[in-house]
Amino acid sequence: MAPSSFVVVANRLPVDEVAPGSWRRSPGGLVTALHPVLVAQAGTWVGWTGSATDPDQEPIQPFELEGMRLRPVALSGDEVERYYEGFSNSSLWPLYHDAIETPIYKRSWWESYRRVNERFARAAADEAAPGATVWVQDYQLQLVPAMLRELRPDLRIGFFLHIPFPPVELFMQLPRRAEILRGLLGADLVGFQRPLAAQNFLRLTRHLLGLRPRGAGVEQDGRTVYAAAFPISIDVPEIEALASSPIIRARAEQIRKELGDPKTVILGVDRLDYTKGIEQRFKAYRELLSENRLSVPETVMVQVATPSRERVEHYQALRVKVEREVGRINGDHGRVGVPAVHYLHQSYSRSELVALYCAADVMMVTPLRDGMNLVAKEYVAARVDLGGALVLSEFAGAAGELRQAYLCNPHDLQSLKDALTRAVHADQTEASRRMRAMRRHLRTHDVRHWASSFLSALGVPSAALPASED
Ligand code: ADQ
Repeated sequence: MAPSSFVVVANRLPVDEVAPGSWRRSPGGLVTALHPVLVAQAGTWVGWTGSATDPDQEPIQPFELEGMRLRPVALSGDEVERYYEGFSNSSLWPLYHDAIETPIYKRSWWESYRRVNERFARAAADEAAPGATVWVQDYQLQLVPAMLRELRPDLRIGFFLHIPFPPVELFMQLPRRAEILRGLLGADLVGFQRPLAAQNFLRLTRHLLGLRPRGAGVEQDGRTVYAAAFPISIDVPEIEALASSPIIRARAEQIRKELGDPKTVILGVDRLDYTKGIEQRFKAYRELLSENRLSVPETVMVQVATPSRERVEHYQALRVKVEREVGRINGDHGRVGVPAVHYLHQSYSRSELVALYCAADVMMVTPLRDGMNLVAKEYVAARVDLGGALVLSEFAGAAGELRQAYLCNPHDLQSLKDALTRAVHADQTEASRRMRAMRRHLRTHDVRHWASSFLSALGVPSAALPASED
């Protein structure tokens, strides 16, 4: 197989194994945006399949799917535990999200993180043609840019961080902090969700390594590394098409009937993660019910909480807390056959999610800290009818763009309650005006726009970029 002129490196391959040896493309914006680029450039995606490999198991060979070449990287059970659940999800994830949960550090996790990053870098180096562009994704692979540059100085290397980048004072807690920062500095362009994150990164290069950032760049080893914001988005046409289909519209109506035809449906959709502010949201709802400012059955809340990282301790503890709070609300405010909260710890198809978005009068997206939050954007894209109201945390990256949402500070219960009340009682004309403005923004800022802005800043010729709508 000829080497590729475009290589994506991400923790996960964009596929799910539906039967042994049989793969299906997984849903998601990243693959939607990059698929056309990969097909046009005979590109390769390097990533993990999602399941641990036994030591005596034959490695899975690279294979083709829908015109993309996929190069699996094998992880042992021990590496899944240390590199993925350990350093990535128990050290980096909480630290980068304002240390909402206390990060845990173990030296053996770091060793595994370094080893696995090296494996990804070698795989990418194998796949890349001379002078190719390589785009590395996210916090699990922060050492890859420098490792790859060492192996292949001829490449153009981009890196995008999907989660927040913390302020200097927090980052300084991280053991092996200088190695992580040097890892990122191996890229030509480091992309973030928000301008503040790019500033945090540049400031850190001065503080930790004594470099001299200037404007959006910093010079290191005779090269300039650029840092800038590229807010990620969603496949807007896909969500709009689903939301306009008669089947989904009928399903949305049916959902409302099944909920007992309440006046107000409040919806939350999140991975069950402590960054998402699910507990705070429930608390605000419970207090409003206790104060009779909301009541059941006129109001009902639906919370979809996708199972996530279930072997990580922080997540097990969160599940217990959230489920206890659901029990408490239903115990205090529910009636036989009429719960105050419907709690669904399940995954859903895209179409069922869009039907839920269409059925909801108020969508609550209240993370304590979030890189972007795609659910907020999906809700807005789904409201082709200009109905509904979005309550959005100021601490979600999306708040930088969706300014017409009912913004709130989820760390302040009063602010959450006020925003929820305003959204529930919003005047229809006013709510539609807000929705229209947010939809206008999204239409020109979808995920293709995100991918092409990043890649053109990295120097990829425009003919090779995904077509965006603007
Ligand atoms: P996440 O933390 O996973 O992403 P988010 O941006 O909200 O969070 O994306 C979640 C995705 O999963 C959405 O597309 C949503 O539709 C889907 N989803 C949620 N619940 C589901 C369910 N029950 N069934 C099926 N699908 C479900 C990380 C960062 C974010 C950043 C993204 C992209 O934490 O801040 O926006 O990456 O960069």
